[in-house]
Amino acid sequence: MTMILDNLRLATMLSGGAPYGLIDGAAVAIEGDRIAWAGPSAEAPEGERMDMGGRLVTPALIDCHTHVVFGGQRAREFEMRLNGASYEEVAKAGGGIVSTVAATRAASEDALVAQALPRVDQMLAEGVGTIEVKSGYGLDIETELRMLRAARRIGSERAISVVTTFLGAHATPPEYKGRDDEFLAEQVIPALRAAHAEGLVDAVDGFCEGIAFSPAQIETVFAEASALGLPVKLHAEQLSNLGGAAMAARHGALSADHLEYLDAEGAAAMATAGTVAVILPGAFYTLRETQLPPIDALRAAGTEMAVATDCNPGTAPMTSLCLAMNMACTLFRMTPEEALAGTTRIAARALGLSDRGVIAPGLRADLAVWEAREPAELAYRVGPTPLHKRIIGGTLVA
Ligand code: DI6
Ligand code: FE
Repeated sequence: MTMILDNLRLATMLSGGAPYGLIDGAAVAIEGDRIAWAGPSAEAPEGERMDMGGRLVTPALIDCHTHVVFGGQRAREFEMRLNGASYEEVAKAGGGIVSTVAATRAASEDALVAQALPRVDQMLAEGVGTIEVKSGYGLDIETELRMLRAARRIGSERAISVVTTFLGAHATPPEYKGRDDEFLAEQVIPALRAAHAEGLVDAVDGFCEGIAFSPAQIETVFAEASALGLPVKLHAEQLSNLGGAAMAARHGALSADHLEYLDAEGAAAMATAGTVAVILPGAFYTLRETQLPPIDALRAAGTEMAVATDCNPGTAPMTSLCLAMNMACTLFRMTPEEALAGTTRIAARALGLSDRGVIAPGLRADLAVWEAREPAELAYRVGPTPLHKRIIGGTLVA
């Protein structure tokens, strides 16, 4: 049975042709969970037609960098800082990443799922069809596994694909203070092995930063990922330039993320390796960072750029991928077309997925139908852009 979505403004997001791969007066044929055909209505195959009223249709959006599974929230700490408390005072009051680790350790798998779902629902309401979810707030074997199991469950409780990333090397927990290497050897590596054995890991990430782990420390985790046949990615050059992105590129990383302090050499190394630059304007905004990511250097090097929310309780308490696109344009001067490619075609590449991100025959029928006409509308508004419907795996869902 072929379903024909008819009367569309279709942004296929295929590169090399019209901007956004735009086709006016278009139709898409769907068979099962796949796109069978896409093109001008007049040439559409036979099937059951659904008139979409001239609405804009894009690939379902992909949020390729989130920490959407976590316990608690950090609004009180936000307030303390704005009332003049220092970083140390916040930390002494139990704030910071450690407070999220404590709340996550205290939460059952059911509680983690229940707390994440409202955030996920906000993402769905903006046309998202695939999210990446990282561990990294457990920082012990048991809780890292529980976070990943909760992440996987989101994919069965909602019409969404979930890609899981192991981020054991996110921070050193209090019980290992000053003993980073022991933490990596005794908790992170064993947790990675156990999570992989349970089929819970699609990729391996780390936080490479002065306040987190050095490139050499991250490489011990990447060596284990490689032994297990898992792809890697990295939080790199967010607060300083440690050469993390170039190191990740040497390991064939899918992506290096944040990158405010990336230099031209790092951008070139990423382009050569095909490592995607994941731009995260929500964290830049929340931290009131002033160093802009080197968008011009990335463009000049030919490094592909994705855009994501980084949804997390500390540095990016946001769920709106359309707002992330708006910030990427307004704060970083990316174009609306780059921003939309960054949440579709390039976001899929950042996750190593070749079956989605553009509208073409054979790919997954994951589509977003918008109450909009112009592709630039998705990045233009400050806040969510109205969605009409999502089609996920060929099925119409809210
Ligand atoms: N970079 C960040 O900005 C967050 N994690 C990371 O690797 C911080 C996470 C938090 O503060 O909870
Ligand atoms: Fe992150």
